[in-house]
Amino acid sequence: MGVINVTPDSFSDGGRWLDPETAIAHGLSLVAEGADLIDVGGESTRPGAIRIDPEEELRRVIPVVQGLASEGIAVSVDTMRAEVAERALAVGASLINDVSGGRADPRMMDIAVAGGSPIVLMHWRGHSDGMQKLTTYDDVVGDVVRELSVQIDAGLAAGIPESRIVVDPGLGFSKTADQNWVILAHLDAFMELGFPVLVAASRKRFLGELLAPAEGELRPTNEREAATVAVSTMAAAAGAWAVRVHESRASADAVRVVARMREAEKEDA
Ligand code: PMM
Repeated sequence: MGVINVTPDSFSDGGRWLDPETAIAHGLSLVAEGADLIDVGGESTRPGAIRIDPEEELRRVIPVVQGLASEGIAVSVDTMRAEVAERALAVGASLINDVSGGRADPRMMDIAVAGGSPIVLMHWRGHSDGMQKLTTYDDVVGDVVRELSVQIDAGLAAGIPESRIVVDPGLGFSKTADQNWVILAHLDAFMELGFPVLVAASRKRFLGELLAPAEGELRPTNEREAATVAVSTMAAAAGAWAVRVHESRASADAVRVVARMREAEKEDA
């Protein structure tokens, strides 16, 4: 899954794809470099981010979703708003990626049912302006799995078929760097939920902290690619359905390597 943030302020690619033509061209190049799906978002969710108006989100997202879908590309819409998801599905999006897992907008689950689209339900405890205060867990893996199960049950109760749910542990959302690593080390617990799992580590701050050149500094976002690919490889090996990344070539290559190794294991058996 290749990422396009049509925002002025996303931590990694903010401001680069605000013009729809540029964003669409970037989406095409992510596909040319191996992405199977493009995730288009108009609202930054970086820690501390303030929400934007729905009209502004629609203005950013819809032309890009429409442009890419009209080129035959599979598009997901990264939104917490039912209205934005509904309009994006109407212009050709084929997947809803809701980082709030249906918790931010009470209509989201109904839109997924009505639109007949799959939906990514990500583990989420609250909006970005306060989420880094919500990092208390007894046992981060067990608690995140349990809270995600509540979100899954809400989706199923609303009528979303089991076959249309994807889950995501939500790296960096109400999680410290250490907690992200514990989750990555226990992806099997998320696989056991029985749904496809999406892993989105690309360029995130915890990678910048790991690779920090000195105490109190961070490795810059555009120098976190190799670490991103390492996570993509391990996520694929753990059985993830997809990895969400800003640069597609190296991660797409990595997941293909893992897939080929899996085939070879069967050939050998
Ligand atoms: N992270 C971001 C945005 N959207 N969607 C899903 N499903 N999972 C994530 O972890 C996730 C997401 C924030 O990162 P970005 O600014 O690079 O888009």
